[in-house]
Amino acid sequence: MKESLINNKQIIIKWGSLMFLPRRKVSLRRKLAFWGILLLTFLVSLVMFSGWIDLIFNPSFSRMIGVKWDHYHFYGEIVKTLEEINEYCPSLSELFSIGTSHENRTIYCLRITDETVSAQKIKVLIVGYHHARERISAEVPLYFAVWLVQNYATNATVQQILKHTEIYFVVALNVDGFQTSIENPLQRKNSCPIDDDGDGLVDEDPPDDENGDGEIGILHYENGTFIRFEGVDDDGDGKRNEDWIGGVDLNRNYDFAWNLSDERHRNVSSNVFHGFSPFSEPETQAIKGLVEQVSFDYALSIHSGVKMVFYPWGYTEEPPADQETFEFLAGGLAEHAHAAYMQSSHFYKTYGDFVDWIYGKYGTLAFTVEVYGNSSAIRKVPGEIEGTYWEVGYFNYFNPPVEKIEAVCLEWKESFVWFLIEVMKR
Ligand SMILES: [Ca+2]
Ligand SMILES: [Ca+2]
Ligand SMILES: [Ca+2]
Ligand SMILES: [Ca+2]
Ligand SMILES: [Zn+2]
Repeated sequence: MKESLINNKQIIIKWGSLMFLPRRKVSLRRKLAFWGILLLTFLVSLVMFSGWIDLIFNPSFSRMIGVKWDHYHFYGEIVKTLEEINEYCPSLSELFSIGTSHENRTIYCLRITDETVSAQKIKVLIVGYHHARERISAEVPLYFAVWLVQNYATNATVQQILKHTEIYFVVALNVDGFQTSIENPLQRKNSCPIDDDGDGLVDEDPPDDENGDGEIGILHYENGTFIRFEGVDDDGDGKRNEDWIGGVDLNRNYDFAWNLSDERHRNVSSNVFHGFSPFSEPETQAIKGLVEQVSFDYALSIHSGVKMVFYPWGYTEEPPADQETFEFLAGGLAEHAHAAYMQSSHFYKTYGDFVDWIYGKYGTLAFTVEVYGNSSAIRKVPGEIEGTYWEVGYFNYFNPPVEKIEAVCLEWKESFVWFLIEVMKR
């Protein structure tokens, strides 16, 4: 112990004499050259390791991203967080518009990667919030994007991931849905104005929260037969709630097997109306534009309603050509978030959905990641008329209670990290 202390002291004295007690006079020119070289070395290393610029000049940048996970974020708050990431982490992120919604909101894409590494990288698309009522499906990708930039400086795994992958986040696609789903927690589709009942008026009679409990109840007879949705006859045509806001089911609007849809998908009032043509919607066009620009190797489409990972095909029971890879990656994604997984069509069939399209048209290995579901959130409340009941609780069917948002995001963060490390090996 003592010896090493002495040794250290001696070393310090030696260094001191080297630095402060020069044996001979150094000319000004030499001094300038010395400092010049030092400065040049510093600048060169700064350019070489400019991924660290954020850290050097702005060590607290991650704390400046002010997002908290104590509530469901409105779209304006999500955009603010994306802008903060873009502003405070310029060498890791790039924020750009990919389109504009029916109600004129900008749809953003945030690319996260180590921009100092110019080598060919694996390209991954993560798209959230196709469906308005699935609010957690925007929180999960937002959380993951924030987590990556906040942990880049100190986490070697994140550094490896961002060196070898480019992750494109479309945190929220159905950007008009935040407002419509607050007014109506059953809202699934986008806000494309459609005259559902052919009376010449558009979206004139959505359901209403008559009792002000924040829910839109569904009234049934005791035997389960549907009676009506909660709400008044806004336009006085004698029919209640016959023309909701919107819309098109964005996850049925992609141009793959779109035509195979059944009657339900062609009915404008249906919750899965697939649009009047494939890519009729500005939101799906925005994704199409992005996918035409960037050839993605992998894609994750985030949803909620059940806790499952699905892989193509959705339109047929036939297994996909890449079934083995799909099984492995879907299995791992699911396992790391304690979810189940299967081929999409084995759960139920879908036509014109995102993952079938991007896999079928571009060969991108794509997964529908359903991050949360709680069927026991649905409650029965006795109706005013005997023999009837209201069914309520849909918000918490699709979304965890506020205090569990972060836990759900954290669980899927683990899953995504596993996925990215795995695809880097392939
Ligand atoms: Ca109408
Ligand atoms: Ca209500
Ligand atoms: Ca009406
Ligand atoms: Ca109404
Ligand atoms: Zn969904």
